Amino acid sequence: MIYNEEFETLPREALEALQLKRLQQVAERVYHTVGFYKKVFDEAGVTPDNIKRLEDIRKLPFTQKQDLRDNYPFGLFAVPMSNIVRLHASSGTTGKPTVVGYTRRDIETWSRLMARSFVAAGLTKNDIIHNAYGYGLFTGGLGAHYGAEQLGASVVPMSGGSTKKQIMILQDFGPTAISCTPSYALYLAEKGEEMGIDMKSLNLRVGILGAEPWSEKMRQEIETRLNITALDIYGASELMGPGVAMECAEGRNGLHVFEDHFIVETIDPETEEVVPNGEEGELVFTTLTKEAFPLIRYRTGDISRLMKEPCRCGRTLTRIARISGRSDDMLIIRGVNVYPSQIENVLLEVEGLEPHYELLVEREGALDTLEIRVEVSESAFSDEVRTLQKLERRIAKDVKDYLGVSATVKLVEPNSLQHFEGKARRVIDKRNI
Ligand code: DLL
Repeated sequence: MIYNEEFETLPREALEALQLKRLQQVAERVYHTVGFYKKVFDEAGVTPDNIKRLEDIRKLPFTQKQDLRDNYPFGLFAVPMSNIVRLHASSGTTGKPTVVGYTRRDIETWSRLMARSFVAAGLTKNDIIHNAYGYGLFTGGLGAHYGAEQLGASVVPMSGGSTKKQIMILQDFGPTAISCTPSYALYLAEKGEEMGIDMKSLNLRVGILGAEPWSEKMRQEIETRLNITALDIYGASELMGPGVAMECAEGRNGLHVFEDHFIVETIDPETEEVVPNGEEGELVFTTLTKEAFPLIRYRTGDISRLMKEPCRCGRTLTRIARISGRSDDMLIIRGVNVYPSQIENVLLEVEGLEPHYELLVEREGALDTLEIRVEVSESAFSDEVRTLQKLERRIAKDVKDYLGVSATVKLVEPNSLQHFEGKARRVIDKRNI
């Protein structure tokens, strides 16, 4: 099933003509409305008129997360604040989040792209969607919510947490679809089973799962334990939120990028050269229709490859393969994006700590756990156990308060962690996703 038959099945030539026209428009607009783009275009010696063919996008400079941070909070917006109707935010590389804004039309576009995603998953207005993506600054909750309403489906705005209540609602309301992170889908299955509930016999038929990396192995486990079809959805708040790319129920192999709204490229993260078609690289997106927060050649940090072969669903849109990793050190822990540098910033605020730490990430059942091991100074270490425990709790609370992620903190003796002369390897990720 296809939500927007016309635009999702455009012949390649027509699609590329549309992309070129929109690219020219967005380049023109950012050059004249966003100081940052004027500056970086000028530095690269390129003007919007230089975009004559689609390939000319390569003349344009990349945008990085750091640029968003440097222009925190609203410096990259291309419209006045009075035209912004919504703000969201996600994790930045250091203390501050990256902030994104939407005009009314942006929200409409996003809702339609989310509706496309649900339809690609085989949903219609007759479905009940249990939306367990978090509502709030995170784009998952409201993004999926508006998309479900746009489709005309019935949406249950669950948000995250309160797992027992979620299970009760899954039993009582009989939703046919669930949207949440893949690890939360597994966690629901686990909890339900523990409660003695037959999670296979719920009314659920489809899962629209994303916001964190997962694998075919996880897909199989989710599908078996919940008796559903589990499909992958991709997005990032900077680009819009969920609904940038969606796996279709027919193909179940790669996620269609909604290319009438985004241009996708894959680059070598080291050289920044575009990689040959079909090879793995970092995903780079240019937004073609966003009004409030257009982004030119945004480096997502996500590793994937482009799949240009036709898909049996009939969409002519390029697919991206399941995200296979990151080009930077960003972690996603229980759906929360975290950079080691952010944890370091929290640690640096605490007196008596040494700048040596280690992050141990594991998965127990379906849940991610984070242990922060940090060295304390000689004098702090000789304190009473109770004092140390109090400090551990305080750091854990700070991490939770600032970054939204739960961690256990273990203070260790000076010089007991590995010290590095070159690039420190601070993260030990033992999750076998
Ligand atoms: O995670 C938006 C979203 C919400 C997508 C709900 C899908 C469903 P951020 O919080 O800004 O936005 O995080 C974006 O999450 O750069 C990827 O690293 C990761 N990510 C998102 N979807 C997937 C996926 C939302 N399907 C970052 N597979 C991205 C792997 C994903 N990683």
